[in-house]
Amino acid sequence: MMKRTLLLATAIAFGAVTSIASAAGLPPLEQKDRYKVGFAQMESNNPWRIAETKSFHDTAESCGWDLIATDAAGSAAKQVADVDSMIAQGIDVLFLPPREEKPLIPAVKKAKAAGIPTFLVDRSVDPNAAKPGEDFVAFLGSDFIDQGKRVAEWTIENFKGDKGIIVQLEGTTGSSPANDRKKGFDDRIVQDERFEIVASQSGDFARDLGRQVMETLLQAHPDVNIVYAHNDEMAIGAIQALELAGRKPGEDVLVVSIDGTRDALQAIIDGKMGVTVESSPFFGPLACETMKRYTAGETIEPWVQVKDRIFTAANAPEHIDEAY
Ligand code: GYE
Repeated sequence: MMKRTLLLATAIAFGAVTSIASAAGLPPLEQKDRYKVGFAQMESNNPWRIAETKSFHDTAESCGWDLIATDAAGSAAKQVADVDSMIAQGIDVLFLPPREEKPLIPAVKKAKAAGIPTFLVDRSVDPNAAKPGEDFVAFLGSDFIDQGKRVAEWTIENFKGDKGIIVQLEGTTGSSPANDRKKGFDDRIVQDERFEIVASQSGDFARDLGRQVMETLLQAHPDVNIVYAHNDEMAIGAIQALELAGRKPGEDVLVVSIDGTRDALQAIIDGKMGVTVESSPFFGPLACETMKRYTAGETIEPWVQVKDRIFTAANAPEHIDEAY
């Protein structure tokens, strides 16, 4: 009896110690020839997402990945379920673009509890609820606040009128790029009293919703002369709405945006759009390189930052062929 109690007590103590150790540290990833890799894509309704997924597929062979790629079709709940199923399939490593900042946190924690190192790609989670170097290895992606700020600065420098009346089309509500692209732009644009944001509404990063929201906002604010869209797809949708209403994007309305898609570069060349600050979807090679550094025992910086270019009429023609 005595012996059994002692053994149990030792087991509990040992269990407690190991769980403390793994709560603090990240799951390790050994060096080997092939890895079972999960990429849980959030949706595939735009060229950016399609280019990103393709970038993972294109990288798979050279990086030794047996890739399982899913598509959550625009649902954070499905994305959580997709991660669950990847964990059940025994992936070695997870690459996750969390659709929204909060709902994917349980999935990140579950992967860690299952001993799977997770890299967040292109979007991040609420930093108060899950932390790099602790709950996940690192965030790989752009500085969204800076992107918004650069769009504001370009607008301040290039808007010709006396009074800039701005409609903002926001990305997916609760997503890190929507939150931060708004903050970066708003904080900078208010510093110049020529500008006023008269409406700011979500178009969910989607072309057709961007068009519909712009149609509605145009009725309430017919005097709008600047449209800031959080991504190119919504900017293209807004251009369609403006043209349908008899407006002339590029002449009587300045359209500014973020991403660098082929359609946006074409719109810039056609004179319908002013600027798009780059946000690259080509994460495959960076994901491979960061994973390899991790397997070699390197401590990965919490934010593996992607540097973004800027596309205007001055350089759009030379970049359109490499665009997606
Ligand atoms: O700008 C947008 C996409 O998370 C950085 O999501 C990404 C954004 C990108 O749907 O087009």
